[in-house]
Amino acid sequence: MSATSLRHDWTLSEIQSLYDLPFNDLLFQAQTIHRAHFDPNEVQISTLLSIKTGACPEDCGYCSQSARHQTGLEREKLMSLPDVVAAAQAAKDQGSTRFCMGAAWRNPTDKNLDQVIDMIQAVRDLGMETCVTLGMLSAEQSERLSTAGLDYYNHNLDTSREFYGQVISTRTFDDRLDTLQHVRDAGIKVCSGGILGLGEQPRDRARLLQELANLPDHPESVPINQLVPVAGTPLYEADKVDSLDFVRTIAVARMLMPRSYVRLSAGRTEMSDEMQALCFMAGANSIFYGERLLTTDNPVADQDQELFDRLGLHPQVRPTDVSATATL
Ligand code: SAM
Ligand code: DTB
Ligand code: SF4
Repeated sequence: MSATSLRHDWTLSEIQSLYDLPFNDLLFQAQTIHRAHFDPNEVQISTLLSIKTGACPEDCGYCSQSARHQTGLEREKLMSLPDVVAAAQAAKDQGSTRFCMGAAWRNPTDKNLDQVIDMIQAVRDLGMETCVTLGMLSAEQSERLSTAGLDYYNHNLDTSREFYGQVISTRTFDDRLDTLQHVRDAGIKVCSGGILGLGEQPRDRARLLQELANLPDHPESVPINQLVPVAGTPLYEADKVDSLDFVRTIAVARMLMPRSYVRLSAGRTEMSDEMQALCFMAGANSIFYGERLLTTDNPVADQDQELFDRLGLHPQVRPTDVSATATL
């Protein structure tokens, strides 16, 4: 395989063979591909904000925000525009280049969308890239977000098609693919990945990556989350993913989608510095930065600053953003 080829026809057995490589061989191959496409010491930095929290009608078995689980999470209505702008400015001051706003909706109403569009435009005016994750979208809603200048839409496949039904019953795997298609057709960049540690088998991880890599276009951004176990959710006690299997998944994602940003996403508070270093070696080149994800904790800024210093990593500065003051 050449370092530059983009394939969309991966078979399951090919992917499983990559997973089965000796660890050193897998990491060497993934790192070689990574270097052909990216600065190996540069990491893209995104910050998350939950703009509408809890009381979600969906039943995702991992989620703190589902109204069907007793997680003790406090519900919050849609945030005000000035509060969102203040949070985005603080993220920018900390070195973040992308601001990702998440809402606990099955799908936004058209009125919800009016309000989110104001937020997108205000965050763009700060010179940041924008991302939102609002649940399912119609083709028309995707067009509206595109016209508003949205850069990325996050919508995860979460797991394999086969295991999906054991995690979520209120929307189908095909519903998710439809939303991704609407977003792509509207010309918005796609952010889509999944979660490990839901109780899935190794085959499900390979199938998840196969679905993502065999989309007509690879998602520009591929978040790989490790489950953050939330008390009161059905998956609280799910089997933990082995740390080296997690690193292997990052490496295989890098090999299947050579030009995509692979994001080391939720779950970093449970990962050692050494495990995160292996993920960067395997080809992860994006993180969420800031002390909160949506409703759960993320490493504090000082800790990530120290990790970056120890590893000689630097945050990506957008070429267009000459005023960036990346401190990480
Ligand atoms: N409600 C919207 C939706 O589900 O499309 C957007 C927000 S939702 C919280 C975004 C993604 O976060 C989910 O698809 C899932 O992959 C991830 N996520 C949610 N809870 C998580 C947890 N406890 N651990 C790891 N990832 C989680
Ligand atoms: C993604 O893949 N991970 C982020 C983002 N996309 C929206 C969300 C992680 C959520 C972790 C649990 C929480 O904080 O509620
Ligand atoms: Fe709702 Fe999204 Fe949580 Fe599912 S993941 S319960 S859709 S907020």
